[in-house]
Amino acid sequence: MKRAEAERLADEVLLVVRKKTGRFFEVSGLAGRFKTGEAEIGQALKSIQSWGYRLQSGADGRVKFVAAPDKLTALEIGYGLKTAFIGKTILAYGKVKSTNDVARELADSGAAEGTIVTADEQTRGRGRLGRHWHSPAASGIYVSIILRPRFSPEKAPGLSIMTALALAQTLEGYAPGRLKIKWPNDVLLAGKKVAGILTELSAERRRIEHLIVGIGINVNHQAADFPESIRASATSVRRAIKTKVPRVALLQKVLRDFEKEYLRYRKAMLKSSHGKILRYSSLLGHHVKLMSGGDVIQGRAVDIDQSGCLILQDGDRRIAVSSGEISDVR
Ligand code: BT5
Repeated sequence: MKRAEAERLADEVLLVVRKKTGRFFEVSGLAGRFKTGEAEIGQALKSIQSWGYRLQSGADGRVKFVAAPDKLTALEIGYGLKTAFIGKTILAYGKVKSTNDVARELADSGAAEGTIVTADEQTRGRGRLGRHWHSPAASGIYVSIILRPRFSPEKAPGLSIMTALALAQTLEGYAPGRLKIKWPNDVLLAGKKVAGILTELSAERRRIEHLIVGIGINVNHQAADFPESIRASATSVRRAIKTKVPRVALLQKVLRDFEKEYLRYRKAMLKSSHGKILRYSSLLGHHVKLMSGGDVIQGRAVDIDQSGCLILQDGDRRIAVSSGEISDVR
């Protein structure tokens, strides 16, 4: 049997035994079902185990599926993923420089809306303005989502806060009552940064070619996994709730919640999510100082409007800011 054929057989055997987790299958029965020999099935079972799946074989030549590994593989992320189009195509890497860079190359060569790129580790994870996103192996989620919305480029900035809202809602299920979003692109858990978002737009003549939404979530990091420089300001889900969290299940929920919010956004931007955004927002009511396009702007944060702009009140003046760097909050 050729290697590709053997792999395909292993994939198919995995799907069959997994669907009935805990039930024993006769190896001879599997051989009959796939019209192959018992030796080939034995080989397929070995491959499946080498991918990290736990199988249990009885002395009587029977085998059952026990558990899947918590690995961010395309197979695992896609298995039981309840979305309509986000994550229908999945490219899952071990180590890359930046998933946003990989996604951009794919988008440039025509990848469909909803295609996602994930990595177990990033060596040059990127934040905004050339900053670094710390992305160690085996502990975080690093995912980039390719979007091809038909709205105009001015509507793109609100996607960051929309994504922050989706993430806050997902993480709420793990740490109820402890999530906040900090305009324009941070998610805070117990007051510390647990996730960041980097939205990158490619547009031509008033038309969006594609948009890449990059999401980094600190999931199972321990305190020592963070570099000294961010140890006090960053946290992970595990640090906050003192329990290790399966990354695959968390990513699947993220994709689902993201899709729901994105569909709303495509219809009416943040109109139907406005109330939720305000409830989660950490800045409202505070006096905020920020840098935007080289200017220093300050005022009391009073709203986030339907396009994702932060609204500051400075005396009689209301200022709408579409993006910026918060430097002080009082
Ligand atoms: C962000 O930038 O918060 C956007 C982060 C986006 C990362 C994802 S991962 C998948 C995709 N591929 C990429 O290459 N990027 C995206 P910004 O607001 O500029 O925040 C960056 C700042 O957060 C840094 O200067 C640090 O101070 C801090 N920081 C870096 N790594 C962190 C981490 N893992 N957790 C919390 N804070 C971090």
